[in-house]
Amino acid sequence: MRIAAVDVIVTCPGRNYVIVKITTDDGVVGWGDATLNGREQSVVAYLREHVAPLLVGRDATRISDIWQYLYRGSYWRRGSVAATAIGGVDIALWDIAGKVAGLPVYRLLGGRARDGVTIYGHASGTDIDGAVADVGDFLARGYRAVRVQALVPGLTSNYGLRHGTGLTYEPAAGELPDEETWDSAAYLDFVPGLMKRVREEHGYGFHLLHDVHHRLSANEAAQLGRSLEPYRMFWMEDPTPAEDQAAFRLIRSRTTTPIAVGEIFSGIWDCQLLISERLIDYIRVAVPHAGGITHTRRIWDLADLYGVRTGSHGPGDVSPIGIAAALHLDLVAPNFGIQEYMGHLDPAGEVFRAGYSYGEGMLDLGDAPGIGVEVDEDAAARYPYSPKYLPVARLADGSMHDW
Ligand code: GCO
Ligand code: MG
Repeated sequence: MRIAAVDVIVTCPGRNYVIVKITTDDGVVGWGDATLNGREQSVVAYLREHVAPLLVGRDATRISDIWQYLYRGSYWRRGSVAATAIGGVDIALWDIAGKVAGLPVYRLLGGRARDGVTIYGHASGTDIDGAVADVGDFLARGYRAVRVQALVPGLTSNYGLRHGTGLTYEPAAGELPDEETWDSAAYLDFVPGLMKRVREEHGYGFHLLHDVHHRLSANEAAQLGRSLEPYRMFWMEDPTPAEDQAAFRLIRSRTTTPIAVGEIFSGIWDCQLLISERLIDYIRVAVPHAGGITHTRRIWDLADLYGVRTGSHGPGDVSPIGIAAALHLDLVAPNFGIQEYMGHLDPAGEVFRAGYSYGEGMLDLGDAPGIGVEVDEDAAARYPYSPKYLPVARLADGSMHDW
């Protein structure tokens, strides 16, 4: 079974998605997700110019070899653009493998290790009362794990605030990045009070999560972790920029609040020290951004050796194909922890026919062969690419900060 064509579709049903379509010589079609928020067209060019021409004529069943061929074969290895391009191809090839076998991918990976995948939802508010009420809404819908973010007093906007009534939080907007102002001291003063109120109102019978979004120094992150210890967090996410893996030694040595990291990682080497020194509790790479199913599985296996659990990145900028790819791994992994899920904006449902379903705080996949998400190409064509950027953050004096 040879690869006959590799096509790339860019579509914007509410937000931009990059879809990889691989067709075999006997007509089987596999779908992959290669969306990289705000840098979509760089992955498109990488795929169209440097990947598609190399794949036509290759054996579509040699998924592992194709991964190595694209990774080692580029010489210029690493980086999010290349990893996402390879990830999109890898997911599409697993989709083909499942369709040919007539089995869902999780059956090819070893079969179910659990009945369903526990997810966390995203509560938020423009003040503490609003955020506390929103947590209550998620719990009423059956969620057993909720992330909570709120507007820091004195700031006009910050990461993680949902707008409108849906579940989805969508920060990418506009032809130029929005500029937000950030203040770490105000944030550190505010967050413990937020978590205190959430626990006072809703108790300790659910998992409580929070995303710091790379904004603190290692010492500030240690302070935050300590101040949150009474509220028994499930995790604090991305407490400090993770390029400096060794910085987590400092955080780890000073707080018992669990730590989750990984959404901007592109491979196993980005988390080697974090995992092997047990500096984190959860590794939360995004399957499409970390080289697809083939490579994410290696990261998770490494993590399992060191007692680190998984927590797949699942924002709206991972398409339903990427979410489903994560769910296949989630169902199988011995060290599964939790799955992020925030749904997708309308009208993404017209483009992606996803086979996973929600029930009581969990997602589950059906028996559809392959990844289990089909793409309506006519619908995709109705929503052409439209440039959208993530915001940037500056301090009060105008200095750039991490967003
Ligand atoms: C999360 C993330 C996202 C990112 C987004 C950027 O934990 O879900 O931090 O919301 O900001 O994926 O594209
Ligand atoms: Mg995050």
